[in-house]
Amino acid sequence: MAGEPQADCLFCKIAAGEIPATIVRETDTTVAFRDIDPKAPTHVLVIPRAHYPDAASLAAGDPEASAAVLREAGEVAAQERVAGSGYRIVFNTGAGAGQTVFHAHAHVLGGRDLHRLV
Ligand code: IU
Repeated sequence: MAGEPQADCLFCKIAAGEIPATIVRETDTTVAFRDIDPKAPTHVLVIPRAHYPDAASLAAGDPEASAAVLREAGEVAAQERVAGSGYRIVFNTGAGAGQTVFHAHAHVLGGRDLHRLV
């Protein structure tokens, strides 16, 4: 069923607490944790607990969780104190765009000059 945990999904396991991660925020519907290979001083991933393979399928299948991911991305930026200087929320969608983990996730990037990136 859509949204159900997938046995072979790394981020489902992080959401369930079965694999360790440095969690910075949690809600009933989302988990935010530090990326293991950070591309900026602040690099946090925000995931829905529900399993959807990418941001578009999350938005279509669970609009409330989709909104919660965006809301939490803003909360992470505030908590990490990068909201004032500016930050990026990125959803890589599809292998051709660099998506490597097929559980929807927002990258929250900040703490360095990002203005030359697309
Ligand atoms: P992508 O948008 O699918 O490329 O992003 C996946 C991210 O997940 C990437 O930045 C990895 O460094 C990150 N990550 C992680 O934080 N912990 C893990 O165990 C694995 C990947 I595998």
